[in-house]
Amino acid sequence: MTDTYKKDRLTQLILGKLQRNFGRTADQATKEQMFKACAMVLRDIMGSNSLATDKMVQFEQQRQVHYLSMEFLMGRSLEKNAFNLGVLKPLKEAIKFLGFDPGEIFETEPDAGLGNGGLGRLAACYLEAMTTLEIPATGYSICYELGIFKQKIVDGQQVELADNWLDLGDSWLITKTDETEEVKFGGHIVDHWEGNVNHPEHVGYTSVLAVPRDMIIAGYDTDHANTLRLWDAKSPTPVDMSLYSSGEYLKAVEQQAMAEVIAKVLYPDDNHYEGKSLRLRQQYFFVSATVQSIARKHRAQYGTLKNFHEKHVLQINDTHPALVIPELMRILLDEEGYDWDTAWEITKQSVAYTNHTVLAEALERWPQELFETLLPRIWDIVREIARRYQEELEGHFGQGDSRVAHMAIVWDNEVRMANLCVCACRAVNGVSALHSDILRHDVFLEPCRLEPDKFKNVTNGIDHRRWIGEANPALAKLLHDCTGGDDYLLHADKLAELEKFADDKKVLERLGKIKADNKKRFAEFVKAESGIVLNTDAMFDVQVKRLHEYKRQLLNVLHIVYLYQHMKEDPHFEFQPRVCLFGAKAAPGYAVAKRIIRLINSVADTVNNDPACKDRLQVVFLENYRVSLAEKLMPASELSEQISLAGKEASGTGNMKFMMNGALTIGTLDGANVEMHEQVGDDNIFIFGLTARGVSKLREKGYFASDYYMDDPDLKWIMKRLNDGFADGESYNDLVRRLISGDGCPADEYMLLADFESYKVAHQHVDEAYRDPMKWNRMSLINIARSGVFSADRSIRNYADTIWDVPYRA
Ligand code: 26W
Repeated sequence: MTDTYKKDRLTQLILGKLQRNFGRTADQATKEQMFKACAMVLRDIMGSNSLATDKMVQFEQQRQVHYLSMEFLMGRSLEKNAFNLGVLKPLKEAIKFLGFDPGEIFETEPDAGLGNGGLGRLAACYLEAMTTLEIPATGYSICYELGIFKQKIVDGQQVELADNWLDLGDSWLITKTDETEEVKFGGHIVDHWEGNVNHPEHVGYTSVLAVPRDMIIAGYDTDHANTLRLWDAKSPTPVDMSLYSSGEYLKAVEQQAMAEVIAKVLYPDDNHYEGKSLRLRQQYFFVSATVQSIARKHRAQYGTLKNFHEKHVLQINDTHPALVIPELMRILLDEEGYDWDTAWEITKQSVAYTNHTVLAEALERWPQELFETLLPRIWDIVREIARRYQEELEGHFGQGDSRVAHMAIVWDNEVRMANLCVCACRAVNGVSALHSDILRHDVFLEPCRLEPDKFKNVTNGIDHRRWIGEANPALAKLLHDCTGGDDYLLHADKLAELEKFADDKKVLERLGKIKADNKKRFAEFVKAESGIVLNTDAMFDVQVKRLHEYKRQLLNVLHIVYLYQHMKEDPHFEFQPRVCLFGAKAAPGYAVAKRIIRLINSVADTVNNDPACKDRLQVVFLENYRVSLAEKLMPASELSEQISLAGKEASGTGNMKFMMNGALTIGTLDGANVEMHEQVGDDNIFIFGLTARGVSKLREKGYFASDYYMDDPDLKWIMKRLNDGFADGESYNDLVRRLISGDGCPADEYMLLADFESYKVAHQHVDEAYRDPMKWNRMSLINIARSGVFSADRSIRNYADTIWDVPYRA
């Protein structure tokens, strides 16, 4: 690849694109046109790889993976694709030669923000890894016109702006109108009996067309290419001007709007379910189009769907795409005419489910009435699946047993999507060892007793080529030098080679210098964006992730207020100068989360303007945290805050990005932190707080937040300060009440006060370590060297071996 596309060739190709598409020469072109021209050139290269891959997969009749997800948080693609295709260097040279700054061209690209947080970014990392491992795989989602909102901070508060990413972002998409599918909503079912066999007919429905907009995914060091298929929603009835006066015109316009609203916007709720009709329509829309499209291609190749399960596995990313189960059944029953048992066997062997959260408020439970009205045939099928399952459970546990009620798919006029998945899927997996244990021993205890082999663990992983190779070139160079080349990019376990240099002063110094340079670069970026000048001599202490009470950004704030108070009181109070960085979007309807953002900004305002804090303490809320910002921030971070209440964070993946970039973790034994701790040992991580078991025990015993408050003068002080407010005069007594008295719900649901003391002590240990740069750098090096298991390649190999049963590149 690298040899075919040298600077001169790329230059010619880019010039050709500029001329043919925009009628411009290089010196007439805008940055946007330059970006688009580059994207088109790479798209052409990937396009021919993609055609060749498809042909091969078909010829060899390989088994394919279909990854269904409501979210793919892809971020930017130009630099990433160039990196994976091995043409990053010549592309930069070509851009420079044409009179542009490559960095500026990369910055022109909008993030494809088709996701909220962890679940969506994981899907993106996995697509890359599946491609690099040469697994025939396709991702499916919705081509949202508006991705995750852009966050502005106005007077300390979050304001949401629309994210119109498609203007430039569509450079990567190929619209395949000829592969359009029809999706049917509403209407009703008329049964036609032929002896014992029913031929249900769907009548009076409304159609929506699903049009594929394909994004090609490049793998690293391979010609294999996969596809992310994003379905766009279109109305089948064109608006006919001749109907204008008849009243039909408005109807047609209305119908068009109804259809197209499906792909309008990504729901910005993370870990919080709301039974919205439009969301259910989105789910069925993309799932139905997906299964129809897979089935159509399968039929064309094999002439039957009897061997469907041998050739396909459908991975469902949380319960959001769970309607694939009844939709596949519908096709097998109604379109192929198979009997129930045949259809059920094929379906069961084809689908697998990953759970990503144990939070009760995230569980999808659709109101039966909505479900029935919107999807009458799917409802019939789900009801029959539920009836048979319940019969089986009653046979096992006895009628009226509470376990039957607990596991039922349809209950209390609700359709429970997680139970549907557990019943129908060939495998159910959690995303870290701890999380999978909680699924086995708590959330899915009963079904796990019935079918223990079904329940598996696949610990999450990240695309280390993006998060080190592309995001942190200086570290990549060090790794190249210390591990004997770039092999680690394909085999992340080679990172372990770095550990040989754990006591090599030169290497440790170089690592320190890399971090210092990355901090400076990040500070320059922040200054240019916001005017804020970061103190690059201080420790960069970072918490970036969606804002949620269980993630406990508030615990971090309480500790900052504690440091601030002590510093003011006692000029000799010793602690390492810190820049506390936050980045977090709050779901627009999540009032408490928005209050916490405001609090962070109030504290920041006070601290940053207090001369007593100069060069010692700085607090910064980074606006609009997103993939492209994370790529700049991770390499510059020194302390990674992973402080969720144990048992609540399914895995976390930010934690892994920090670790690979040499940040040290202060964290609870939650999610994948547990496995990070196992890798690096007590000496190379700062663990604090209750364990998951400790949390359960404390809850059983009865948790009284006010006891902690009464016993701790520091906590009293901090709460008083929150009550009184900061420089802007805003009181946060609402948050204080939530912690101490409950304010209508259990006080301090996420046990911040119980963990405060040990968090404080852990921070003191952080300070001690940071005081000795060589010690710190050594710890950092060990973290990097032992982070290889958190590569998405390892995760995908686990999926391939234990769930999908597909081969991959050695
Ligand atoms: C129905 C509303 C809704 C929306 C999104 C419910 C649940 C979700 C996601 C499952 C939430 C999510 O992103 N979970 C995160 O998944 C990551 C990838 O596995 C994990 O690393 C995080 O710990 C988990 O919070």
